[in-house]
Amino acid sequence: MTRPGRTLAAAAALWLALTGLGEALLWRAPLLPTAAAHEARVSDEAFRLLVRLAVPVFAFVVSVLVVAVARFRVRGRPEGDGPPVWGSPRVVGAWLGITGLLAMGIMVNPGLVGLSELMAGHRHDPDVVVRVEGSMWAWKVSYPGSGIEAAPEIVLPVDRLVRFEVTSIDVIHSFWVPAFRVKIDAVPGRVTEAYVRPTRVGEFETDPAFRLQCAELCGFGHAGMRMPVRVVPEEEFRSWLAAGGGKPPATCEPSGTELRSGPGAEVEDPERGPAPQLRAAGLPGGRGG
Ligand SMILES: [Cu+2]
Repeated sequence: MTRPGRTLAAAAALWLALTGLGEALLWRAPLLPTAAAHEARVSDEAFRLLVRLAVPVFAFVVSVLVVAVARFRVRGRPEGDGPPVWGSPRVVGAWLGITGLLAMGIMVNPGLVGLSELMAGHRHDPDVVVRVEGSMWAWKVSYPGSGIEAAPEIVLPVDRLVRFEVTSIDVIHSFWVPAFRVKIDAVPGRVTEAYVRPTRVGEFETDPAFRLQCAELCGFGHAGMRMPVRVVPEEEFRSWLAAGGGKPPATCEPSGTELRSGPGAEVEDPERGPAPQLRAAGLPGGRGG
């Protein structure tokens, strides 16, 4: 093999080895916190795909760098600049072509495809609406139509579509639940919306990813601006609603009738009509998925 051939072979071998090592390390590596929503699955799949695609590109750059330093460095005391390198149009063209195609590919998927999946919730009526108001430095959470005006935690039914209506009364905050991978700004004077379909039961006490956390630096108390999130089976959610946002009574057998007679059950939002949590409670088993 000629000397340039050996150099290329060394770079290729190193590239394959580093790529294999990187992909193996990524395989099932616990990079991300608990994923407890459909939206989290979409985000995580996109993240993992991007990292997997980035590994061979990064490994290629490192391999060429290592081989170039090992093979072409000046031995002894350098006496001047090395010969000019004019490059190769074929190599440059191939590099631009491959990385350009990769970039355009990921713009389509997971870019546009993932975005469309994340926005899918906006095309459906939610089963539950939760209003979230940020202020320095606390969250106020209410369930319109249920009489719950300042819940001590966010409780959600599993496998139901939830719409968060988010706002702020002072500065810009950001609504973020790590387990859902959903983040939306809380802007004074505006209501922003985020849709989540929780897919897994869980709570903050056993998993800190189940929390509402401010994600926009908003002052001294920013880091402590959080609230527990609890995802429960639908029956437990109804009991919680019926109990006015407290822990459900042990003897309570939840039913739509009880829920309708709960505190504030007759209150309706003049703009949106009856709150969806009440509509859901009126149907045995709630709305279909
Ligand atoms: Cu903040």
